[in-house]
Parts: sequence; structure tokens; C-alpha cells
Amino acid sequence: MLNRLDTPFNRRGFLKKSSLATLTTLLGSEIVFAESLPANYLPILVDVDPMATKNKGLVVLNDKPWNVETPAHLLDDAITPADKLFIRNNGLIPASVDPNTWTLTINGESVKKARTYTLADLKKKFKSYTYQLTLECAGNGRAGYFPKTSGNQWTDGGVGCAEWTGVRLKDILADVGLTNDAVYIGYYGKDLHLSQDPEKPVISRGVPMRKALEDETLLAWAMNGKDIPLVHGAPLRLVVGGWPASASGKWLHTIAVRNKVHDGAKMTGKSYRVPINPVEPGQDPPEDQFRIIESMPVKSLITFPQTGAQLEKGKSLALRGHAWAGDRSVKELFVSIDFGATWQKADLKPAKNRLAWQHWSTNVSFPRPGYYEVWARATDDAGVSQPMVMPQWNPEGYCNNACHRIAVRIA
Ligand SMILES: Nc1nc2c(c(=O)[nH]1)N[C@H]1C(S)=C(S)[C@@H](COP(=O)(O)O)O[C@H]1N2
Ligand SMILES: [Mo]
Repeated sequence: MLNRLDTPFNRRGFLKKSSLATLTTLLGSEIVFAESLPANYLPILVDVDPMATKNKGLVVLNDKPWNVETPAHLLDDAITPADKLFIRNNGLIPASVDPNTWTLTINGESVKKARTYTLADLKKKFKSYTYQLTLECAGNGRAGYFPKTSGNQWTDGGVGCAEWTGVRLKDILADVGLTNDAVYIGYYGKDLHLSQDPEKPVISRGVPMRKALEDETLLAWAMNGKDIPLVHGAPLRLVVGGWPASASGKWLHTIAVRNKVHDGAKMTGKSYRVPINPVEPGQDPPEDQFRIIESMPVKSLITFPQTGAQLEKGKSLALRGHAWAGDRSVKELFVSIDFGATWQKADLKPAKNRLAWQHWSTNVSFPRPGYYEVWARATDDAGVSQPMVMPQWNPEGYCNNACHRIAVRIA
């Protein structure tokens, strides 16, 4: 692999002027549609970490705490299996969880009287529901921002869409009884702070009442029809589809119903917040100029083929993937093989239920041998599309929903 300093790229990793010939040599094939290559655009085969392409399994971004992402081609399943769901922990997994003694307490300023339920109570007394729900870490895509922002350098794989079974939070809150000043809910989980100080909270986030009371907001004990794996929050987890996955509290033992915006760990400061007004890349405005991220933006993945695919001349390529848009649905998905100069509409299926990702597929033909990139671009039902290269830069590196792209070589 080339050292960045020796490449025909400038400090930002963008192509220096008139180095197309060098680049073609590096890629080992002609860049078909090179005339459409955006100025200073860096083709992906020279952009990626060489380890990432060789790695066949999930990629560990950090092992204390565990942060593991799933390469796009491993997210090909319609419903993400447990062993392919990304892992994002802020602290240490609780040492032991016992479903037989596990309880959930609902308290806070805006409950009439605090109540505690056993897991068995929840299962017995309330109707259970199953929904497929998209969970995407707000930091997914962070690695694509320049200037670089601190935090786990997620590429594309901090997202998944498993099926969750549990009770509706709204049914439990109705059973408890709320006062009319309820504004927000906040969760508390049993994980341990990295310092191992049991007094220190790891993360305690939440959502406003309108989201908390949606049908699909679940207190779940099962994932894909089985007990939730420990790493994903057993034995009870809050699941809030379409919003930053940090709202989906794992190892859940308490939900507080607050009479103000929840102020737990990682709810305040700049955590999971973006500037209210667009900022120049590299600028970091004061805290009061940030807003909490709510619905995640429209986004899509190409899950087949894997980037780097080789294809014989004259054969068409079947492509497929998923698209999602936070609280919205995805209306259209287009693919381009010429760096966004022209777009071809893909077949897009409706979601299994609200807040689940949608599957898309299409066939593309390549005019002649050479190096191509396939880009996918989704548009949501409000007409908002994914940006082709990079969305609004923000200091914490959240919500990068730029088009996913794969490299394809035609022999
Ligand atoms: N208790 C607890 N809940 C948590 C977290 C955590 O560290 N502790 N991480 C949050 C974040 S930032 C994300 S992205 C998701 C990740 O869920 P997963 O590991 O099941 O994919 O869990 C959320 N819930
Ligand atoms: Mo996250």
C-alpha cells in the first residue's frame, strides 16, 4: 500500500492536478468515465485502508470499550442476524444479568407514582409486538469527514436492522400513569463505567414524549426471535428505531419520565448534537449553538457485490442493498456508474414495517473494460437525497450520510 505522502494526493487525500495518468497506473485499469470524475475526487480503491479490504469479518474499532463494525457486504441479509449487528459500547458490559430477577422501574418527575415490574410481569401483563427496526450509530460514517473528528472511526457499518420483540413503552407508561408535564424519557442501564467506578454513569439518553409514545418504541427482550445477546443489551433493552442508536438503551433497568429534556450522561454538552447553523469545516461553535440529533438522515448501502468485484466484459451486474431514512420512508433509489453524471433508478421495496430499512436491487451494464465505481443514492419521502460526497461537516462527526460507493473492475 502506498504511503499517503508518496501519492499524487494532497494533504486532504484529494488528487493533485493532472495526475490522472498516475492514478490509472495505481488502479491498474483505465478509469472509464474519467471525464466525469469530480475535481480532486479520490477513487475508492486507493482511498481504503488496505486492512479493511482484506478483513473478511467484522472490524474491531476499539476493544475497550467494544466497538465493532460490519463491512457493508456482510449486511446483505434482509434482517440483520445477531452475529452481524455492529457493537457500540460506551462502557463495560455488565458482569452478570439474571433475567429471573431483572426488574424495570419507571420513575421520574412526571410519573404519578413510581412502579417496578419484573421481566415476567412485562411478558405476562402486556401485549407483545415484533418490529424490524433500523439502528444506526450517529457516528456511523465519521471516518469520511475531513478534517478528521475524534471518536470511533466508523466507515459504513455502524448500522443494522434486526427484528425486536417486546412491549410498547407507551403501554407501560399508560399503566404507570403520567402527569401532564411529561417532556422526555431517559434510560438507565446496568453497564459499568470504563473507570469501573459503579457511581459513574456510562450513558443515559432518551427521547421526547412524541417519540417515546410511538407504537414502534419497544422495551424488548428478544432479537430475531431469541433472547437478546448480552452484548446487545440482555435481558431488556429500549429500542427506538430511526433515531441515533444511542437512544436505544441496553441492559435497561430504569426509565425516568422527565418534566424537562433529559440531562443524563451523554445527553448534554456536544454529545449526539450538531451545530444549529452550518459551520466551516474545523470550526467548533459554543455549546448553546448545538441541537440534539433526532431522526437520522436518509442513507443507503450497497451490500452486494463487495467492493473490489471483478466482472467479465459484456456481463451485467446484479446489485442490491438497503435504504432507510430515520422517521421517514425512502421513496427512490438511484445508482450511478459514472461518478454521479447519470443515474439509473433501482427497484425499491416497501419496508416490512415503519422504521425498518427497505431493500433495493437493480442490474447495471458497463460499456467497456476498466475501473468503475458504483454509487447508490436514496431520496426520502420529503424529497431529501443523500449528498454525493460529504454532508455538512460537524465537530463530533455525526450523521455522515454520503452516498455509499463500491469499486468494480471489468476485465
Ligand atoms: N446501556 C447502554 N446502552 C447503549 C450504549 C451503551 O454504551 N450502554 N450504547 C448506545 C449506542 S451509542 C449505540 S450506537 C447502540 C449500539 O447498540 P448495539 O451495540 O446493540 O448495536 O447502543 C446504545 N445503547
Ligand atoms: Mo452510537
